[in-house]
Amino acid sequence: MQTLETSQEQIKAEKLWQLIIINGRQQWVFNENEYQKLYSGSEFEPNPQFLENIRDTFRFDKIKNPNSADIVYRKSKHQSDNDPEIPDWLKRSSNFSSSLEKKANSAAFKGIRYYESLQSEDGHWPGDYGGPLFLLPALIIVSHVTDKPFSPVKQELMKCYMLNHQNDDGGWGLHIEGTSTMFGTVMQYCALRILGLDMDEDSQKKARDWIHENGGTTGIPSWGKFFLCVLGVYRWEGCNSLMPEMWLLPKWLPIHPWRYWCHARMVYLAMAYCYGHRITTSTNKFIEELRQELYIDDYDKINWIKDRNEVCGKDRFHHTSGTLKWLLKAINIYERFASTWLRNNALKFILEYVNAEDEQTKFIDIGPVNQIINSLCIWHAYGNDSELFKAHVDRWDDYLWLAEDGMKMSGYNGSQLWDTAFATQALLENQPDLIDPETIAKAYSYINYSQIKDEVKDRQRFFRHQSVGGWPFSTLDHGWPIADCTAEGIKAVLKCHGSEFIEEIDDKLSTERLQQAIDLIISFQNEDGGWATYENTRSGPFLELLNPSEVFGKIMVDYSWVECTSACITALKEFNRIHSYRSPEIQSAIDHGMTFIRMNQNEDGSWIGSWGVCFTYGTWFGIEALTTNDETYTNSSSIKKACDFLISKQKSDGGWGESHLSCVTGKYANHEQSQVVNTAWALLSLMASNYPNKDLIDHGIKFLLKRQMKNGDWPQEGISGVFNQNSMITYTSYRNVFPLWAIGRYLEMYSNSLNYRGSNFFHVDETPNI
Ligand code: LAN
Repeated sequence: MQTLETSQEQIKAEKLWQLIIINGRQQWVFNENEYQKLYSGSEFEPNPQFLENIRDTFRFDKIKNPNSADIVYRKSKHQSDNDPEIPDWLKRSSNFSSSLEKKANSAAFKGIRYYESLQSEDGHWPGDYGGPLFLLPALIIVSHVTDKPFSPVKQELMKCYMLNHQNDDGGWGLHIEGTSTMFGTVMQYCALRILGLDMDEDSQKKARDWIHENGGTTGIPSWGKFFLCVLGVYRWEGCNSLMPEMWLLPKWLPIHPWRYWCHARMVYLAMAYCYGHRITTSTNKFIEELRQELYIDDYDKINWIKDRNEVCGKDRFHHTSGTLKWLLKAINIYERFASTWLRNNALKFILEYVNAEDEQTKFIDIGPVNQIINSLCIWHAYGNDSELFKAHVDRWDDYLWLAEDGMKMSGYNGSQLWDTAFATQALLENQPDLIDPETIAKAYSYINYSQIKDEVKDRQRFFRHQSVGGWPFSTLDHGWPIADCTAEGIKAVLKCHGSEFIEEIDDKLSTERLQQAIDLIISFQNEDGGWATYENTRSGPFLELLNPSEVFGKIMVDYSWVECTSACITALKEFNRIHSYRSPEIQSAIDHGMTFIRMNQNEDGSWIGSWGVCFTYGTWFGIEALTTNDETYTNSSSIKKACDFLISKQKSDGGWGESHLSCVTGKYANHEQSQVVNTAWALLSLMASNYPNKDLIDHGIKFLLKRQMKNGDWPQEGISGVFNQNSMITYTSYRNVFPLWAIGRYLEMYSNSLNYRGSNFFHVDETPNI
């Protein structure tokens, strides 16, 4: 039971951390001054009692819900758990006739006040972007190998995180909601041992049992094999060749890596450098011990070559194709005879490419995996004391996030721009008198600041698409533009320009910069009419035959996606409504995009989502795209089918609840409980379609109101983001932004008896027979 002392400790421990924010950059910093007042010592030489307190404070019950609620950050900004005072002017407001509308308006007021309190000074909304469990151990392994350990206080918090997410069976999943896998388990096992846990600790014993019962560490998937080689507890000959020479192949070849999806490209680039140099730590007693603990057989007797392709059944998601198996055999033979001259040239080019990526992203790199591996390459190439390596280490904190379950590694350096663009649009669909003008001014300023103004150096040499005019997912420093982030950026800006709040804003985005964004979006469109993530689709699905990752699907190609396509269509449409720039081309891009949307609708009316959970998310995007064409439930068979699909999934409490397993299996999987985020997506879709049966919408809205907490927040429920079909990722902001958006749309539509596009709304009894 939690004692009073513990909860006071909790407050103290949480106060010791401060989130420092500069232009979107987020770093949790230990407050030494505060610490000195309470204990003696420092982050690097902490008082043992303090470490004990950390363990008590960051105890987290994953059985209840493995998704933490971002309490550390949220409590630092919003202390009260109680109802805010509803002001008299709001109570007197006569805009709303029904009692549900009145309640919804108070909920919007509370929800907006609460969410506004979480905004940071620079205008964005910081939040937890954790979820995957393979990232933190990889960083800990690299920090160990490069001899750059984290401070003891951070190490303690990282231990808490990993221990909090251990499954009952002793293992760890690929992500916080996942069942145990060899990848998750071996990675955490090694990381916890590096951080000082003894092999006889309970957690370690249980984990070892899991590993041994499931065939031993030889079955860890290839990305795990890679990190274990670096740590010196697996042999490089147990890995398939990563063939650095691949980077010297002629560019026209259909399998040249420039055609890979940029995340796969940048990860395999850095991996090839480490493989080419066979980077590994020197053996010592600790490494010898680990080698004995991890395997069923004696380490020195393992047949490494045989185990190259061994993968534990619990990890396998993507089946290695016959083509890849054949190709790997060939390149493994090549490896024995590789020319030193060619190898050196390839490694030289790879290092230049790694340097270029570091420079272009200010050492943040495109994602967490290549940030970690690039750090290792740079350490190997230039040494521990080099400025380049220090610049890498300096960015490690940008990827670390502190929540009530401990210190975790984020899936990106944050989701700053994405969350701000959505929040701005959601707020502006609410009644203006509920919003503090400062909130919009600050959000606008963050969006304005984060648009990319300069082209990256050596763009073509390093296979980069144009950047100018685009918006990244996180920060300007990161700087990789993304099609749908650019689209959401444009929509947020246009919505601000069309609102009364623009009066308060001095520094406005010029028409020229909006045009640059539009140019970029047009350049991103694929031949199939759709839009991918960061680049045009550069190859066909056949390249997936070469996907070596075993645990991730659709990793090789940047395909067109319904989400990205819908976001681009709706942004182009909105721009075209207001501006005349490139109007005919924009219209034809929209028409072509619509074809993609229609072609990808499933028989049952849904669209599958690839970046959110899952059919509810995809269907929201599919519907939003079609409604820009003035299609509604009554005049469009696609929309009717899509709404009917959604309605068939509404639960008896009025809400919608979809499990992340939909993403893994490709089939709709029910969550046992309705989820506020799914409910909001479904409601937004139905309202955008002018769905005629208002009772069902009322029922959904009632569910959202019921789930709202006293202070205006909503509870953190199941995980709502996904990537590469099999790994889940947290979007903390979604539990606030989407319910607020849905409630705002509801009040706007029904209190004014207007339909979503502003014309008269049908009442149920007037609906034509459908
Ligand atoms: C993201 C985050 C943002 C996301 C959206 C913009 C929301 C989406 O609409 C398009 C895809 C994109 C850009 C996306 C792709 C995959 C990412 C980059 C991530 C989910 C964040 C982390 C993930 C990355 C691949 C994680 C590292 C793992 C590897 C397998 C390399």
